[in-house]
Amino acid sequence: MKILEEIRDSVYQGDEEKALELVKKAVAEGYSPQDIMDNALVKGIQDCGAAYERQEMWIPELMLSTEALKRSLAILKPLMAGQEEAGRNLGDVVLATVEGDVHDIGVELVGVMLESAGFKVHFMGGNVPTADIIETVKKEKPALLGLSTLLSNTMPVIPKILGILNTEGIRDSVKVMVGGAVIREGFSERVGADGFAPDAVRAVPLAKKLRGVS
Ligand code: B1M
Repeated sequence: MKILEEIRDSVYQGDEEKALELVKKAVAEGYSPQDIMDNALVKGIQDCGAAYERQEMWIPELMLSTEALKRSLAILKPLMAGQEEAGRNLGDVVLATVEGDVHDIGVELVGVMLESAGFKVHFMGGNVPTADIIETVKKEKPALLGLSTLLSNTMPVIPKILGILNTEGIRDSVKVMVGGAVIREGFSERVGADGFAPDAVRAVPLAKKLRGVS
């Protein structure tokens, strides 16, 4: 089996030790972090999603796979950060998955991509209380706020956050981008966000556009 396939399978199996060993090996063999991320780690967790939908995998197994992916990503992150645009800060970005939603893999990947393009990322993780997001925007004064959700029932938290930013008089100081499996372009427009990206790769041109840089 090709090494990327083996990594994909180790994430699917939730075999953290094997995933870490293989990711290190793939890096040593010259595979790019992007390749490993897109074509092994993400594919592995997507396989889990499909198995979960077929009811062949359950939450405890999903959590093992998540851990295997996240620890593997930690190996790749330092290899990617600032890779493309070393020495440039295109702007500070606060990233979070909204309150009530623990899914944070996708938004972490967005963070890795933005960092690698030259943004400074403040990653708040998943299930972040709305009050903490507002507090962080006030404290860090980021150019961009990125909000993610994968759950239908937490989508309304996004317009709620936008409403609070408005009430607090800070909406105009920050561009808000949104994403996550349940979000579509129309949603972003409807709730008055500044943009939507369907995946981590396309989050980079969106963030640059919102910053007015190329
Ligand atoms: Co859950 N889960 N989960 N889950 N989970 C989904 C999302 C689900 C689609 C599975 C299903 O039922 N088919 C479903 C949501 C259905 C819905 O509401 N429409 C679901 C559910 C229901 C749940 C629970 C409620 C299950 C339960 O307890 N009964 C529960 C939720 C608990 C809670 O949050 N309160 C739950 C829990 C979990 C785990 C903890 C086990 C684990 C999450 C671990 C973690 O993240 N720390 C988990 C997982 C792993 C999944 C699936 C299998 C995979 C999600 C993932 O990481 N995908 C998922 C099934 C699926 O997606 N098919 C599922 C890979 C990731 C790279 O993709 O996150 O979409 P994604 O991110 C992409 C883009 O969306 C985009 O870029 C990323 C990379 O390209 N993107 C952005 C994301 N954020 C962005 C932000 C941006 C821009 C782009 O700008 C700011």
